[in-house]
Amino acid sequence: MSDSNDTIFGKIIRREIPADIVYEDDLCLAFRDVQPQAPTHFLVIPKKHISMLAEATSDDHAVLGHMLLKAKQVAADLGLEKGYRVVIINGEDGGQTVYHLHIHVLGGRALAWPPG
Ligand code: DGP
Repeated sequence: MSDSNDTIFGKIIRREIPADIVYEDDLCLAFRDVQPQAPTHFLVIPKKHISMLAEATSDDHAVLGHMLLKAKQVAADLGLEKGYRVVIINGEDGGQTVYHLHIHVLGGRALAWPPG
């Protein structure tokens, strides 16, 4: 796995491909998932390339906390007052397909548990 940010999410950060961006600051970006699994489904990603949660280090302490707080802020901004689910998919068995860390936020309908 490359340390470079040559993933589809790196291209979104660099505005090389379009995305429906719902929040941005110096540390993170949030945009709607192109394959939504719920009426509202967005992703929060760090601007720094971290390939997956398992690769995060203590240097990433602040950005990880920041992303979680922004996930809740954007969820509120998008009207998910009845609740939502926050998911991080890590690695092959988790089902990760894009190797740039991302937090999924899903809401707008009642979600089942457990996942598949
Ligand atoms: P996963 O790595 O399994 O957490 O899934 C990556 C998610 O990213 C998946 O829900 C679909 C989404 N996705 C993949 N490519 C794009 C893209 O080009 N644009 C957007 N907005 N979302 C994407």
